[in-house]
Amino acid sequence: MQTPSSRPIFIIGDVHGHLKKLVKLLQDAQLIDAEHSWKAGTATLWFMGDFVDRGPDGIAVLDLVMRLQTEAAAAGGSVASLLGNHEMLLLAAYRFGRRSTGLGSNFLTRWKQNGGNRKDIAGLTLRHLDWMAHLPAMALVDDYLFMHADAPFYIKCGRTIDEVNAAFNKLLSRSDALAWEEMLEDFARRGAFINTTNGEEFARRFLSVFGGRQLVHGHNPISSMLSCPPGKVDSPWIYAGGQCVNVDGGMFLGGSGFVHQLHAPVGSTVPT
Ligand SMILES: [Mn+2]
Repeated sequence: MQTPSSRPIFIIGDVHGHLKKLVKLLQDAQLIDAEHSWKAGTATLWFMGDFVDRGPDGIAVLDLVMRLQTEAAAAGGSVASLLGNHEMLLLAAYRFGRRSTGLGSNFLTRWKQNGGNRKDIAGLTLRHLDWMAHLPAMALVDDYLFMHADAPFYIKCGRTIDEVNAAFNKLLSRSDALAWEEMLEDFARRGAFINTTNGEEFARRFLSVFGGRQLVHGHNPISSMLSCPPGKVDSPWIYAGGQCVNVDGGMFLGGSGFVHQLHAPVGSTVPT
């Protein structure tokens, strides 16, 4: 378990190419200034992945986040992100193109069917590709377990966060099309911790295997989970007996998104 830091930690869910919404969120939270430069000093900002697809400006979102990462590091702060399944879909479309997935489709078609934006693939550079391919799948930040998807497959990839990240890294560094396709299929699943009969137990298992007292994820718009209008979602949804925090504000569905700030874990309580 890492030592909890006293520095603020901000979290933003799935952006999906909505640059204007992201800029507004970052400005309202005092993380960037009018020129879109980092102004949050030593603060930490984490993204849950899914920067691209489904929206208009995926590459511009990547460019902003990558620049803020450099600026934050220079100021003693940090900007980091998980790998989302849409980064992987875009990487697969770029790498394999029309090559068969081995399961009756091809990677370009699969990406388009999942909201792929031609402008994004046309604007990709080696810098973007390299950056995305090295994003971690999981992270333990203070006492919080971060993962993009509320999907069960992470536990098949390894029994520690390092093992899971190494498994992703290995897959992303190779051109085993069928392995990519299987991972994309697994990644697309959602709702692992919402199930009324075993959701809480499954969340407890994840936290006991990988560590952390609360699991933070995106991938599954809160409005979809709760069947409510996306425009009404302006805060995280805590569920599974307080063990899970969904931070996906459904920006591509019309939600404004939100910034979730983690509180110091020491001494605070989680409902069980
Ligand atoms: Mn996703």
